[in-house]
Order: sequence, then structure tokens, then C-alpha cells
Amino acid sequence: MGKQLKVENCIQQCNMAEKNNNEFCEEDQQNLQILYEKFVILNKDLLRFGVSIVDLKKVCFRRKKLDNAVKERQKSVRYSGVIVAITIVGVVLISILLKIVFDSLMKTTLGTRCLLPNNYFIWEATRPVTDCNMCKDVKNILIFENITREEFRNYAYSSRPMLVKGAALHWPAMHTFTYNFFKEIYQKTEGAFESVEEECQILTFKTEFKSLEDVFSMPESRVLQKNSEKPWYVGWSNCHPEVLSIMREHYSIPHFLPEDAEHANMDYIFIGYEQGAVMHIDYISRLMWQAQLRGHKTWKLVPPPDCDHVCTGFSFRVEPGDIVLVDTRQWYHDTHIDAGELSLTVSSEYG
Ligand SMILES: O=C(O)CCC(=O)C(=O)O
Ligand SMILES: [Fe+2]
Repeated sequence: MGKQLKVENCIQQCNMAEKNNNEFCEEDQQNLQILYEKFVILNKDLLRFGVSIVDLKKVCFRRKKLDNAVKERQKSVRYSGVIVAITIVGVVLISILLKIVFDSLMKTTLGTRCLLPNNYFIWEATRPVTDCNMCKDVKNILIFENITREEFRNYAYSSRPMLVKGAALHWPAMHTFTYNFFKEIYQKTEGAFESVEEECQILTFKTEFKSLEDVFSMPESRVLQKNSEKPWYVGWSNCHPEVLSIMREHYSIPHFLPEDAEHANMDYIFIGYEQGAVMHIDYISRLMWQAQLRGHKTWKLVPPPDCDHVCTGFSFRVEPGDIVLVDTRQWYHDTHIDAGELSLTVSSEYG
């Protein structure tokens, strides 16, 4: 009898432990009671056949262990579920983030001109290997005093830096384009400022300006560089159709470019004083031309670093009316304006 009580205690202990962990419904409890009674009878029989209390305890606790293992497994399955959910949410968030970064890169690099300091590492990582023949025997700018379309044909798509002297001298833009000309167009054209923010691009170089609106809010004394005001130099692309069509009434595509050349549907203005563009390379898909409308500008060209052993850099100065052609995707370049002069240029891509 003493032995039997101990067995019942053991089973009760096991069930109590179980009860603490689980909520049983009424039906479960009835079934458990039946099971319990059958279990008591079975234990009595086992004891009668000579099985010891120690053996029964062992069985009882081995079962508990097994139960715990099952619970652990269920727990780990639950954890795995949570981990899978977190992973899915993570992947979705990372994808959204990558898309935002990719879109902004497309805007700042592939679609438009990209200045090196903004995303140097991305640019360097994606820069194609240079064929150093593009700069191997190039020691200076190739200058044409005047050139016909026919004569220019062989040079048009080379990466050779070239200068066509006085090619823009007859353009009305030589006289009509001023700071105030652009200020007026932008202020009177609905959506013009927004287009620069959303579809075009502004390059503010060393200035504190955040937008083209800031550029056109400068006090006149600074615009004209009176009273030792801080110098400024900016560039922006014009892609608003109305702004572009007004601008294009004042200049044309350089006469020497091939008739079947493709042209971009946005043109750039660079305007300002002293140090112009900082040393950079452009991530654009085509070649470019730039007409110097006002002021004198010195370009410094540096070959790509992978061609350092065969190529050298050089500088050249452009005068009002000159049109410069540089493969700005391959030649690193910076610009500097003659002291005290305002420089104003218009440029575009062709290919
Ligand atoms: O005109 C300038 O100062 C810089 C122009 C430039 O970087 C370019 O046309 O790619
Ligand atoms: Fe550039």
C-alpha cells in the first residue's frame, strides 16, 4: 500500500507539473482522469510484477523530458516563424531603401551630369576601364580656327579635346544671356524652378545655395561682385520645355556637328566668378560641347588615373565665342575664371 501511494504521488506530481503549463478544457480533464485511473491500475500491475518505484520514477521523468523536448521544438518552430517574418519585412524594407538609393543615383548620375565629390565611391566602382589610346598622344587641345561640318566629320566622335575658335560669335546669346535674363525667365515661367528640383539638376559647387531660387535671390552687389562680396559659381540643367524653347531662340546647335547627331533635350548654363567647377568627371552617356558666351575660362584636363603612365594633363583658356568639346566622361576637368570677370556658358550633349 505504501508503495502504491508513492506511485500515485509520483503520477500526481507529473500531472501537477503538466497542469501548471497547460490549460485543460473540461473534456480534456475527464479524459485525463480516465487515463490517470488506467495509469494507476497499470502501475499497480507493474509493481505487482516486481517493477521498482525507482524504475517507474525514471519512466515518469523521462516522459517529462520528452514533453519538454517537444515543447522546445514547438517553441523553436514559433521562433523560426518570427525569424522568417522579420526576414521578409527586412527584405522588403531593404528593397524599398535600395530602390530609393537607385532612383536617386539614376537622377544624379546616369540621367544627368554627376560631380565626382557627390558619390565618388559609387562612380569609381562603376567606372569602365579606360582605353588609354584616348589620351596617349594628346599633349594639348586641338584648335580649329574655323571648320566645316565636312572637315569636322572625322573628329566629331573622338575623345580628343577640341576648341573651335569664334564658332558662337554670331549667336544672339552672346549679348542677350545675362544673370537677369535667366532670373526673369525662371520667375515668370510656371513650374520652372520646380523642374530644376525634380527633373533637371543644379550644381552649386562651393556656394551655400540650395536651389536656383536661392541663386536668383542674391543681392545685386553680390551678383556684380561689388564691395568684395563672396564669389559664386553655379551650373544647372534646363529641361522645362518653355524655358528651353525661349533659351534656344538665342543660339543654335554648333554648325560643325554632324547632321545626324543626336542632341539632348536639356541644355546647361554655367555662370559665375573665380573658381568654377571643382575637379570631376561626368557620368553622362554622350559627348558634350560648351560655348563660352562671356568671360575667359581656363580648363584643366587630367587623364584618368589608370592612364597616368602614358598620358599627361594640360590646360587651355577659352575666350568669348569659342566652343569647346571635351569628353568629360573620360577627362577629369576643373575650370577657373579670369579674375574679376563673369563667365557665362551654354552647353549640351550630342552623340
Ligand atoms: O563650365 C564649367 O565650369 C564646368 C563645365 C563642366 O564641368 C562640364 O561641362 O562638364
Ligand atoms: Fe563636367
